[in-house]
Amino acid sequence: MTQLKEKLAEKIQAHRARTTRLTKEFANVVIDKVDIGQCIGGARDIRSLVTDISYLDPQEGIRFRGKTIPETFAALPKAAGSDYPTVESFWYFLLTGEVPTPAQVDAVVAEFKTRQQVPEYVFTAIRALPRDSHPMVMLSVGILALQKDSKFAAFYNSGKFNKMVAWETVYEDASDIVARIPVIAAFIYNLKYRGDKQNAIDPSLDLGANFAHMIGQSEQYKDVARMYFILHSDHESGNVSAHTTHLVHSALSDPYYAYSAGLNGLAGPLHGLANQEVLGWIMEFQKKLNGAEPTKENVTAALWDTLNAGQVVPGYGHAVLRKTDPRYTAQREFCLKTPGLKDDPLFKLVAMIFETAPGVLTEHGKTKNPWPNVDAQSGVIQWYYGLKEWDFYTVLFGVGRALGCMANITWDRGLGYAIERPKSVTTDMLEKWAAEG
Ligand code: FAM
Repeated sequence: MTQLKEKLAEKIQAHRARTTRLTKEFANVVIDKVDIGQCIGGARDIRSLVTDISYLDPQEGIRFRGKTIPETFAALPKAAGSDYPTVESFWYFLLTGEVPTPAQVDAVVAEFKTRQQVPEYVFTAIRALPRDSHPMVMLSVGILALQKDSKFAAFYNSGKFNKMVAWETVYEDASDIVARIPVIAAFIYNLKYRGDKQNAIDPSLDLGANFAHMIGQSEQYKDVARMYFILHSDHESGNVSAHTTHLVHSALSDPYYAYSAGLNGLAGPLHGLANQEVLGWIMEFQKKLNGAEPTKENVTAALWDTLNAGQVVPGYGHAVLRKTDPRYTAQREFCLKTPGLKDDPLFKLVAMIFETAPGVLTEHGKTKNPWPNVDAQSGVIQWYYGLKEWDFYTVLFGVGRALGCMANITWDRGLGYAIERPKSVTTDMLEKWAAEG
């Protein structure tokens, strides 16, 4: 057993008593109530999921294992020669809640090396798709194609399935997915946009750096990849990709089925696809500007055009957050401290939208949160580094989101969470309750 798996076994074992006590002794304690608005309105805010991996405060934004984004970046051991932690150190942290030592990080980096080879049939399956398929389709197919080697499914079918240790095989699949998904993503990028010029894995590099290398990116992009994957990893459990992954796995579908489904949810324009939509929106707007500088006036006019056409302003608003997303802020700070990027015309335009959109959205009066979310900023960084194919941006999100989703379902199995099965009601019932007040 690896050090990480041993540590996780200890943590899960210790945690089980807490969950058992809550379900045995306090199952009837009420922690929320549900109204008709929530029932019709996407179950917004109903407390009905448990996770210790991350928590989203509406005002403060995300905390990973109790730490804010700046605290997380500050606490974790950094990649060699970099200000940013490796994705591997973050994976250790998400799974265990402990900041790893540099030696523990090295062990995870080494472990991922043994896991990251992707079988050729996965690439064959992706190649068989029409080349103009969306890269999210390719990613979802790639993950699903790996399912035949699921260790969890094999354990389930072995006749020796045992709930107490089932998490160990979820951990194996989850780790394989996290180690392999950047390799599959790089393959898709190269297939679609680099004339199928594939770069082999560089076994000397950590996960983020190797992704940069595999898509033919610069030295500087290694930090972009590390930062991006960490920032997009987790946003507690109710968002579409995390919730879908949890829901599908709750039926004891293995992590491949579960994450392929999660990715399909991430591909929605109200969720992960918003970063692609942001770049599309910005490019349209730049075209209209025809070389002119963005100003408060012309940005305001463009925002109203979008709203008056009945469309949402992509990258703004959030189901839970009520302030600027700290993932937006972390990326904005990256831009401000990167020479060249802070003076980039696209960054200036995004900064102008940031100055303008909250006021316009407030005046429009619909959205509960007029502030930017993670997607409002991320595309600009990718664009600056030459990754201009914006239909690929959600794939990057999907690589990062694998960390959170896989850590979560490993714990789901460790704690033996039940199959998810909320209750539905009919409109007649709602009308009856409405009449009764
Ligand atoms: N532009 C225009 N209208 C917006 C809006 C925006 N950015 N955000 C919300 N609204 C509207 C929303 O469509 C709804 O209108 P209707 O009553 O006509 O249906 C109204 O404001 C109330 O919505 P809400 O309660 O404030 O937000 P929801 O919880 O229903 O939805 C989002 C949350 C994120 C789906 C929504 O804000 C949105 O569509 N934003 C733009 C797309 C986006 O950036 N998504 C990415 C979210 C991100 F964090 C992620 O998942 N990656």
